Amino acid sequence: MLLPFAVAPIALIPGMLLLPGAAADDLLDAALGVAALAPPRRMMTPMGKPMSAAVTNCGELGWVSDAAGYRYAALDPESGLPWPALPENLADFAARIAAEAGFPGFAPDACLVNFYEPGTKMGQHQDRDERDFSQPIVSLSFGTSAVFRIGGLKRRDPSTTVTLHHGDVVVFGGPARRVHHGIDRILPGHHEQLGAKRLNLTLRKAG
Ligand code: MD6
Ligand code: FE
Repeated sequence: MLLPFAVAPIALIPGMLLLPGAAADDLLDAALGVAALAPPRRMMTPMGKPMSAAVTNCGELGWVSDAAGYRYAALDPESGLPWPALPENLADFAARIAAEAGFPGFAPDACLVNFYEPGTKMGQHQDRDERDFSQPIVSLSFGTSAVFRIGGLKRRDPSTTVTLHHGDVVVFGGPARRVHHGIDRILPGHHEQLGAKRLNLTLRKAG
């Protein structure tokens, strides 16, 4: 596995670091193992529409959405079983990257796994269902590239975009922890394991 910061980190905005290509393929393999145990599915938004991306989770807590709202839950609502365990290589990698980025002691207990098919997106949102916003989020992208939109703390603040590629890692913390962000679109491409899909993992301390 590549060492964290083997490539120079890029500050996208204060508190948001991009580490190009920092995530090696053993982390993708771990994510695919999770998806084999708890298949990705399109959850319903509280507004009653299916989400564009298909999602699954691993770790003690999983992010879920349904008519009752967004929250973290210990059980997969589809199977009634606990989410698959958070693979050790993912937890260790996220903790190491977070420490390098200035967040020592990051101990993720939740990992949201998003699958994007061509034509899907993720609307602008804030991640605010976690308990402690002093804890960062570590995001890993695999497969086809995506246009990631980064806004500000207010919904109408100006935004910029950056393209995230296979292996890219983004750390979201401090002043960036609650900025609006989303995925505008998935770019055409092919990956030997993922085909035309993109996979994004976000490791969090939710509880
Ligand atoms: C994605 N990412 O890249 C969506 N959230 O597919 C996120 O929504 C996200 O990358 C919080 C922190 C980092 C992220
Ligand atoms: Fe998010």
